[in-house]
Amino acid sequence: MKLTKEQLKTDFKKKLMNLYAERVSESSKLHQYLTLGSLVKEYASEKWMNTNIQYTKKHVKQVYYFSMEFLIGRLLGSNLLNLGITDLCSEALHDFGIDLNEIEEVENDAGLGNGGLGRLAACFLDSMASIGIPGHGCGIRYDYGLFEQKIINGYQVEIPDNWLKHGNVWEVRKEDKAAVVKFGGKVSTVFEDNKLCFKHEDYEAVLAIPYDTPVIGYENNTVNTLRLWSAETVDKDFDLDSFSKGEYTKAVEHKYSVQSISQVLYPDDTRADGKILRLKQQYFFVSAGLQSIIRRYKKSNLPINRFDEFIAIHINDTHPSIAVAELMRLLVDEENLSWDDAFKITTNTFAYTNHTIMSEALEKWPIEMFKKLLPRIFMIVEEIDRRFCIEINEKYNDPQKVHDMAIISDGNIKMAYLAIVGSHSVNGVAKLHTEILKSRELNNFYNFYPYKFNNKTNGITHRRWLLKSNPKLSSLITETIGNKWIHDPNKLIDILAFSKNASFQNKIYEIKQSNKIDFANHVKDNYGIIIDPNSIYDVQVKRLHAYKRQLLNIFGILDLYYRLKSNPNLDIVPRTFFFGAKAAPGYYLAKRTIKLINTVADKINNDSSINGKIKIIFLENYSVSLAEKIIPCADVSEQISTTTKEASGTGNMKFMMNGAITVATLDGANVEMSEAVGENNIVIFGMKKDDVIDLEKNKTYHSIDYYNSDSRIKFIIDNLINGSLDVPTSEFADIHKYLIANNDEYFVLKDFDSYINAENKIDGLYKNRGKWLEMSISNIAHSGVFSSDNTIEQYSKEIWNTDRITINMHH
Ligand code: 26Q
Repeated sequence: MKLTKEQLKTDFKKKLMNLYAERVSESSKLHQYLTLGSLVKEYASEKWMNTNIQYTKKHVKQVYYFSMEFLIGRLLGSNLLNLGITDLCSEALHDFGIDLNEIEEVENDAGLGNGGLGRLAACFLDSMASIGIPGHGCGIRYDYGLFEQKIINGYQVEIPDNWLKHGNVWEVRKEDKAAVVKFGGKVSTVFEDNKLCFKHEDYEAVLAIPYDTPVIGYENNTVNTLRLWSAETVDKDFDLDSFSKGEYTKAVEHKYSVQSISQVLYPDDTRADGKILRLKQQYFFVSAGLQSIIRRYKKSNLPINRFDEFIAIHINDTHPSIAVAELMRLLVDEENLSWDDAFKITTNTFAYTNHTIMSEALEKWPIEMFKKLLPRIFMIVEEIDRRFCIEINEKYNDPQKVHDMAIISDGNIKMAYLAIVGSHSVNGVAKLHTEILKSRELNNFYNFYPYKFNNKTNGITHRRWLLKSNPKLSSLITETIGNKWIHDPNKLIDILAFSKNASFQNKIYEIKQSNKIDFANHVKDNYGIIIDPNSIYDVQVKRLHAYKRQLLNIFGILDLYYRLKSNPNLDIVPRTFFFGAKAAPGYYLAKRTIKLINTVADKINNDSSINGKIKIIFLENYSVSLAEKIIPCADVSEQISTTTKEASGTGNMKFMMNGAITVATLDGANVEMSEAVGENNIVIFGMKKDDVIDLEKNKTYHSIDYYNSDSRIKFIIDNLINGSLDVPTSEFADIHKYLIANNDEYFVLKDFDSYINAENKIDGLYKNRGKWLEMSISNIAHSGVFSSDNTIEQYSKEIWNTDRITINMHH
């Protein structure tokens, strides 16, 4: 039955009455949002049920994407879009005098991720559902997502992200599908039924409750599932043992210790600091997820030894890699398979993606901690390692090799090695990244298992990042080349034919201006700062990290500022620089960098002598929903990481798709973007991969040489600590020390000159409007290949071996 506007209005009024006993005229925006959300979920539920029935009936191979993070953002807008009822809904609400956009703003972001890795998982879910891959997410239902950032006096302050405070209209709690996860205790071996069995006793049992969220495909009747697990005590509120002894404090403490497992997302995305709670989180969702997959599989009456023909499990970085050992436990201990059969099934089932080469981020767990928390899992890891070491020794007969490649060595368990040994596929996230993994970080493993390694360049969903976030541009594209690009994003290339067309260029210009004006109003309302929509909007939004080099950006701005001070007539296009970045709460240098950006912003924004030619806006609390606002209005995208350090980047692709010109190092996926759009349509600067590798190897970089030989650098660096930024001289002393005394790990000073030239080049290009718009159109046209629909198609063909299936609706 096709939904009509009148039906929707009737449903809305009825739902509002049933939920809140209110009429539209007296209801708050919050109630209107909650009402519409529940209604939309209802509209999806028949498709959801139907999808599950057809997956089961047809015995299709299913994919489970295991991830500690899903950075989903808001769902109302994208669910309406994918159900194809945005306009209908907007018109229905309009009849009630309600603006749909305002209702969408009420929804809290589901910020259950740190950044790139978590957002990638969310884009992949959208693409799997939209191209008809039976693929589901599995993760943790954190009570609190990534902290909310406030800037107070220029400093970052973290506030808990209580995203569930008004409830969550999208999820369904499924108590009847709970699983029990066991921690601690001891394992003994007993001989039973002619076989060695492992008895796990005195463990602590934690109840894992799944909450399911529908993942709605784009106009294709497919609705997959994101299953997130929440931790509860088995005996609801108290530890009954302690309770019956009258030890009430202990009885309650137990409850909190269990609930703390799914309480909060770890806000650090670089340092694997080996906290036991994090290991608990990992095992918790992995064990619950695997148990529920096996339970479902067994209902199909297929034999357990064909598990790998019907199930593929993807592990998003090493965080869920303990799944390798847990599946072995379930197959050997619970399903009574032989070790060899179980190991074959396990490796055929798993595939692993590496997202970083930064050594600080490589996960390892101290043996003692691991063994105590997960005694049986530890035994299994030991056995996997023992057998693997025999193989290495057989091949190389070299104890050093065995030591270097062992899963367990130097008192630690190396999770990446466990993931590689336990999977049939290992991939990096951009060509350059995969090459570096093969030739350096994982070279030993590449030599041993060359057939496991492959590249899958990241992608982004063009539905959220173009169709939904930039409706004006989307309409223009559809008017110009038709709507095929929505189902097949590669068709965006058809607008290339219009890149030199003056009337099309003009429309592109008007749309960008209109988006820029909208955002200028947002800035005025939220920051009280007036910005000029005719200035170049130059944007760097991403996590704050030394390797991403926000410092290089701010030094470039300072240099421009000092040039303007000495020559107020300098002929530049006015620029507004935007930053958005959260620092991990314990990352000292990152937090100082935030203070520096805000300090420079205060100084420059309030200096009337430069006639408002530069403005700097630090956008508080950068998040998915804020990204959707800022990206469509960017003229310039800053992708300036030290070459070799950014595995891929995905923000880079979002800006490209919205027509920004990229200033970039040849790092991560910038390399492929540059190949796609052509080097005349992107501004590349800085050290190349081999320059970085050589300097790191030979230790021949001395940042002080750049300080001494470049007066611009000297001036900027000196001004950090001489009071000229109107803060105490100690404020940025540690940044100074990091760059000079500690030798500038990420080559900010070395790339400075090249970066300034790149920024000057942008100024020149922007002055030629026709040329600029031609470049911009060319970027949009070539961005289709970076849709995650393409990426997911490659995963499905080359790693998962899953078919696309069409869901039919029966009535
Ligand atoms: C590990 C152990 C303990 C605590 C935290 C962590 C942890 C958490 C998150 C380590 C790393 C992360 C996230 C990494 C990440 O987001 N990497 C990014 O992944 C993107 C998607 O592939 C790439 O585009 C980025 O280049 C990469 O930086």
